[in-house]
Amino acid sequence: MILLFHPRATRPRNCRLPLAVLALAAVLEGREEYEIVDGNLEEKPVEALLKLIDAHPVQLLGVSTMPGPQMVSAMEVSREIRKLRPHVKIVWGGYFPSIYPDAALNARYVDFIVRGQGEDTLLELIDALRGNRPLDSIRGLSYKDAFGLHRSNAERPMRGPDSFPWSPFHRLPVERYLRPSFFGKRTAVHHASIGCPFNCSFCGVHAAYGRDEKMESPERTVAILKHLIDQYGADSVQFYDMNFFLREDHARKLCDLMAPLKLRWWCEGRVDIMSRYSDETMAAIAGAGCAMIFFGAESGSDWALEEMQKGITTEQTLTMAKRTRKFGIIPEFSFVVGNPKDPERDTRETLRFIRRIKRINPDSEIIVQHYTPTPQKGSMYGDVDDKISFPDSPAGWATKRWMDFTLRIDTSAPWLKSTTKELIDNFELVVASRWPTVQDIRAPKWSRILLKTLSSWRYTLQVYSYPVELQWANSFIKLRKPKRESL
Ligand code: B12
Repeated sequence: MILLFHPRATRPRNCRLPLAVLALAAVLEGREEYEIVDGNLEEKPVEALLKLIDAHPVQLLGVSTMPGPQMVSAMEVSREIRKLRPHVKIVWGGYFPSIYPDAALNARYVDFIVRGQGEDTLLELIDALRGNRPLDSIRGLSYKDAFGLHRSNAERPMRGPDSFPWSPFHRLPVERYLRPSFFGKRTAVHHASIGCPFNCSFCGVHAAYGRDEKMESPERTVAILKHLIDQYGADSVQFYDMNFFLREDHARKLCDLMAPLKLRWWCEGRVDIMSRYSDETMAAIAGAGCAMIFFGAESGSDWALEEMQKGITTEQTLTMAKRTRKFGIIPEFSFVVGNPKDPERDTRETLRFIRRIKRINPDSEIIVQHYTPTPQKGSMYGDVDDKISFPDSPAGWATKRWMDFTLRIDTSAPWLKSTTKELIDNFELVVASRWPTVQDIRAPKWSRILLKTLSSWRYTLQVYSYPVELQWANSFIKLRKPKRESL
């Protein structure tokens, strides 16, 4: 038997379908005996895993691991299983081992790691464990050899979603994952493509997947959504693709097919691509139920965007602020402020730019994060290699200093002066209080009014320093932050 474990990544009330283990389950279905254990639902995942291990001949425990709190849970549970049932081999897959393969393999309780797309690599690993093929023939796999040295096989080229079977939804209590959100009463999640062809210097996606994006066919996306509606009563969906709208003809066809489903939905897009779409396509996107689009605007400075190899301009961001307003879609603009080349200038210009966006489209949701480098294949942008030395084990990544780094709360970046960091954090607090996110559906009306009242003079007069009254108000109004909703 194969066990697929999805460690806890969210509070139970925020949990969503564990797409990574569902994708792996799809290729095991009908071929291998397997079970899924989801730490987001399971109070005691170690006990649940031990029960299965003791009742079945378990060959492999597969653990899905994203950087952040999910990695901490992966570490704790894997460590415990290794201690209690040392005969079970453990493989980690997902963004953490894909970006930090050596740190993951340094853990004594990790035998193998799968980098990038996992379906084929997992099947071949199972084959190898049965003695049917050598480990060094498996693309995308890293492992420890007989001397404990790390071996990393060649990359595995990606396959498109259509070449894999559908997720076996019936293996999970799907209704428990369809949670209320701003978009509906029963919000599902779906990934309608994999990877990303762009090369933004700070992003973990091409570090894990390379520079390729494969799209699911619109027909299959719609068939899966229809299944989630018919079988489980989904009324809304969040698409987790990096670029939901990569090509206009694809977007148009998908939206035309989705319109009759009457879903309200959220997705991620790029301002350069969407600012070129025709008015007809924008109307089709809105007409198909698109309520909100997340855009990585990243900076208010064109020089910083160029430095980050983002491939967009500030003008395109402003265009999308206007166009989304015209078509009744809420834009969510995310910024990574404090570029290592000139953090003070980037911060100054970006804060000014955010104010411009708010003038053009006051409904814009603003996400402010600190510029956080991700190790890339090759050297990192901004000569950061010399300035930051990353932890070399999961335990190192689990410390407060590196958890704050991963969660972009405090990068402790040597290039960021404490006064600049404070300015970014204070500005974020003022903007988030002046316009409390519409995505926090649990926040009572009085709390929004209080935050708006307390912050509006600061925003108008641009007085961001020492926002003690806002810190006080936020200490008891725990407003849920977009993109940090899990915590
Ligand atoms: C959904 C999502 C979330 C969800 C939770 C997902 C989960 N794992 O439960 C939520 C919203 C909670 C979330 C939160 C965060 N996220 Co997030 N998230 C994503 C997102 C949008 C999609 C991931 C996904 O579901 N993909 C679909 C599945 C099918 O693909 P996959 O996960 O890659 O799985 C495949 C392979 O990796 C592999 N694989 C995965 N697991 C396993 C296990 C085994 C055994 C094997 C063999 C293979 C394998 O096979 C799978 C199928 O091919 C990605 C961006 C993206 N579009 O990919 C960011 C992303 C993964 N998140 C990221 C980050 C940073 C975070 C946060 C730290 C953000 C924050 N500041 O708070 C938090 C931390 C969460 C936590 N508690 O640990 C980064 C990670 C890279 C980095 N720089 O560190 C990403 C890449 C976004 C980005 N562009 O920067 N996230």
